[in-house]
Amino acid sequence: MSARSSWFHLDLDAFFASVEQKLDPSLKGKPILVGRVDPHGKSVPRGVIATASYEARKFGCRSGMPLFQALKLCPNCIVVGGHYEEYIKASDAVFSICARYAPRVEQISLDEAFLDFSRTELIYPNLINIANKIKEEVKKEVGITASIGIAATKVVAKVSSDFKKPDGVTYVPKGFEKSFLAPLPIRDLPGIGRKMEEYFHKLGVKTLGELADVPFEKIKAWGQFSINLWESANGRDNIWFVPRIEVKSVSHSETFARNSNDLKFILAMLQKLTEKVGERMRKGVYSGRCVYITIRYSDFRSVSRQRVLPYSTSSTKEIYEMGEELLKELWDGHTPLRLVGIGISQFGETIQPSLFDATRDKRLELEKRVDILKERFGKDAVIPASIMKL
Ligand code: DCP
Ligand code: CA
Repeated sequence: MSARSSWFHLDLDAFFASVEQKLDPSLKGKPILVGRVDPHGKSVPRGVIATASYEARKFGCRSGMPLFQALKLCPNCIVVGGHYEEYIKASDAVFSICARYAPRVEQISLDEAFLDFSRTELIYPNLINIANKIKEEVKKEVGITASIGIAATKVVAKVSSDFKKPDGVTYVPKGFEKSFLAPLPIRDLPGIGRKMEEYFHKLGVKTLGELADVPFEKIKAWGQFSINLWESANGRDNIWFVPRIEVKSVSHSETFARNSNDLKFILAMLQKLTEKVGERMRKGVYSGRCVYITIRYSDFRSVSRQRVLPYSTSSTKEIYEMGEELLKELWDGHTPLRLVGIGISQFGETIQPSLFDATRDKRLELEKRVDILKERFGKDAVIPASIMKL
């Protein structure tokens, strides 16, 4: 039997609006607009709407539309403020349901993930059944609906999850990727925005089928980005959806503006660098065991030290604690330093389920949530008190 490459793309329907309707059942079945929320959960009074329920979409209301415009289209729409904490809770609950079935979950935003079902044909002979099961459990346990696309490539899975929205499952059998995409407008392909669409329209390319049929020689002249899109249109996975290149370690270092032998300052710097390391680890769903630090003295002499943890981790706190221990062993405590660096290597497959304690699980969850907040609201959205001064 040949190994089957299979991806699900799961996307929650009118995500913020569905959570609001679940929290307040009197909003169910009604056209609602969800206002923007700031990282503290306060609603932002002006500006654009975060999303609209499907009932409001019938009137033309869309995510990112100015509120006044949405209200013009649908004066009876109910405007609700957002509850960010609730979205995070719902998102976590959905992706832990996914993890019951999928060997690997690549979450790409609060409401979207790729689930890797490759080489699972023996346990899951029928993937449509699994998709329906996941959807049912999401509905029952979280109270919202999801749409799922299933295909041999990530690109086609992503496009197909939009195909029968809301609450749909679309399966594109292997070998039908190109014919599935062919009639769709080029804008449906991830990566094609308004500018790219105009560019292709000028060249007479309106559908993905037309894009796929452009001779490769011609596409080459349009540059690498067009080649990627062309490969997608031809049913192949392209570079930005292909799993990452193999990463063996993640590290960050920084040269101080002024040499320092102030332990507090050096540790705060180490903490700041570890935040970056941890964030990259969790984003890549990496997990490593060997923590190492480097220090450079004012005379440019560099020394490093490493230690292997008993378990693999992606936690900022755990990496930092080991880093601090190593730093205190390595540094004499008085010679001024000009640089400090921290990294982690010896990666395992994925983050291992915790065998230790529930607090560790909770902390890892919290760190992941902070990553999502930072992604959404900027890297300064959440800063540990210890590095505020920096
Ligand atoms: N979002 C936002 N601002 C935007 C777009 C989206 O705050 N400009 C938020 C609100 C959405 C959530 O992100 O609920 C997910 O975005 P999607 O684009 O997936 O939109 P929806 O989930 O709302 O709708 P769909 O059913 O089309 O996926
Ligand atoms: Ca969505």
